[in-house]
Amino acid sequence: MTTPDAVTTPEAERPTVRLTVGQALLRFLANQHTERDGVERPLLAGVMGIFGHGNVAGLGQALAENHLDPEPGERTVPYYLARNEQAMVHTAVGYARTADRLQVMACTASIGPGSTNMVTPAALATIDRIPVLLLPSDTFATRAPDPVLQQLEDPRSPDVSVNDAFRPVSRYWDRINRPEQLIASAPAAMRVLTDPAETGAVTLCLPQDVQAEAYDWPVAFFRHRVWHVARPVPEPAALARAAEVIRSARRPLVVAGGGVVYSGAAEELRALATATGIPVADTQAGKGAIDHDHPCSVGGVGATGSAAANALAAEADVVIGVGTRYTDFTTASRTAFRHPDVRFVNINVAAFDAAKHSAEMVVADARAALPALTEALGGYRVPEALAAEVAEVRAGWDDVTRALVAPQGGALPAQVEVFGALNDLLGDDDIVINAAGSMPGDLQALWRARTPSQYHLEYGYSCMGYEIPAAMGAKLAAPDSEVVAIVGDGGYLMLPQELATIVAENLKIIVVLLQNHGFASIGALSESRGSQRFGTSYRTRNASTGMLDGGPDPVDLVANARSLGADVIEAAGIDDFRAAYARAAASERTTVIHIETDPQGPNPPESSWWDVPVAQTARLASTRDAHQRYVEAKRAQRPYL
Ligand SMILES: Cc1ncc(C[n+]2csc(CCOP(=O)(O)OP(=O)(O)O)c2C)c(N)n1
Ligand SMILES: [Mg+2]
Repeated sequence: MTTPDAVTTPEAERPTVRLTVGQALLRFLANQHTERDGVERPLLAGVMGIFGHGNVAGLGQALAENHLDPEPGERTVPYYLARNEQAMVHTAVGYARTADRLQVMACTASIGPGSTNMVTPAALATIDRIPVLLLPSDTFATRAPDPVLQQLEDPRSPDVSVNDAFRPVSRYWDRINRPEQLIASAPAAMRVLTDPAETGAVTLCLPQDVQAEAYDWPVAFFRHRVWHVARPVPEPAALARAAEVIRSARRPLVVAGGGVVYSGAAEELRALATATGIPVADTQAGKGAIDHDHPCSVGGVGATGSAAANALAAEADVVIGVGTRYTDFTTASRTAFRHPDVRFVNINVAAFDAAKHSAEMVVADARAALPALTEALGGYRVPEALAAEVAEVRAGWDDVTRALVAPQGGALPAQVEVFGALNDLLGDDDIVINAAGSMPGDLQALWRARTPSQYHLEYGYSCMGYEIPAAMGAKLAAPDSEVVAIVGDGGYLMLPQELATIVAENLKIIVVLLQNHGFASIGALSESRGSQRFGTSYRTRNASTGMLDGGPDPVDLVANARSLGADVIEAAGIDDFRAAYARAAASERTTVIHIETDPQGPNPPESSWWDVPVAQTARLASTRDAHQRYVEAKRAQRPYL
């Protein structure tokens, strides 16, 4: 709307305020909001950072002023001092995911290593479609003192810095070489952060001199601004085409992904299943989108899925993907769906994902599209025979999993026993977090999620070390929930140090640390690919063989966790674990429960395949055998054209 002011006030006479780029960016961010379904929230939940010469005078000074000497009415933005930049972005991802992508954290790092430490989690955020705002510092825009400490000098182009490494892993990337560039770039960054179809890592590189440089900013740049998070509705013709394909199906199957959870469409998904009887399988990000007890819920699909879902997937004639990226784990490397004429209908807010597998595309928000689809399918029910089969495979898988999580009586408990106990102990509003190792597969197969928020698996990037820092983010976003990070010893050793941050913040999380002395997951993978578990267990170097097959690695993770300020309980066996969990839950302090588990399993039975290549030529007989099996399995791979 044009105001009289806008008509009558020449641009040069409009009010301005003199601030540095750091101060201006912080003030701008503090005034951004999101709105979805009529609820408005501040977009910026907080800033995390580690200071160095790149940001101490820019964003560091701005944050100091914001905390120590705020202007009247200025919002003080929470600031968290992280211990490692990779970890702090994991925390930001954990936060944004728990906040259904409606609020974000900004992460400021110094130039050079501080910044490049954020490249890995930038990729994680982009792949997982989770918004984070990254503010790596950059070398002088003026280049006056070049080369500054930590500067990459590219002899071909002085324009290149280490921050160019963020380009391929960011959904939006800019370098602010002049203050006024921020006026267009900051809102563009907000648009990407708040767009469910585009979101991921958003990177604004801030040269260290520019961060501290003053400029006369239009006051209007800092106005209260609301970014409306859209729920795009399906185009009627696209919906009609989708409904027609589904109506023709004899054996349809829904694959529910993270998009269902982030859009808050769990109820709408259940309503579709209840009305039509279509079985619903889920992905790692989509688990809990349909509650485990729903008669149409058949569990995870794909490489680490349930036998129930995989049996139905193998014969499905129409696969309805809702909010899924169809990773290789979901499609079992394109072998899960074996019907010769299988067709796909994809509902996704991102056209990029909707188009996968030559699908009938419905580009829309899940919560907007599912009720419309249920209505368009009015009167459609799956054939009686399929409904009976769904009940049968559900019951069969329930039997398998119940037996698996029951006490096995081994010298060491299997991790599946720990997960069974944890599944009983966790409340509906509590959150379990995991990312890598042998745990995600077991959890996807076994975990009975009762709510969409309970199960938080980072399995797009499957990044070891995500678990503990992400738990901090989840706890900040859901302070009333118990947040439990399950982490393997390998994952723990990658990034334990955020325990110190969590303790310093007086936050309480529970860490379940599964000690199996190495990589159970990659050990099993190595064995199945003929590489005989080489280099996958933590042992000392053996002087006589020259290899890592000496005595047990003397690392003491109990002492390590304690040294970072956490309480630690050592549990031996499942009864002990239950007692430890009760103590940890009753405590107000961050507690690590350390438990030795059997690296050899048992693990849930496999009903699927994952494409990991095997050496085509080898002296090892184990590798040659594995290659034979690989060639055989690969025959089932399909392009889904
Ligand atoms: C950052 C990172 N590096 C390497 C990998 C490859 N990788 C996947 S699982 C795994 C071992 C994990 O060990 P641990 O956390 O002890 O879990 P376990 O396999 O014993 O269950 C490795 C090395 C990864 N996913 N992430
Ligand atoms: Mg391990």
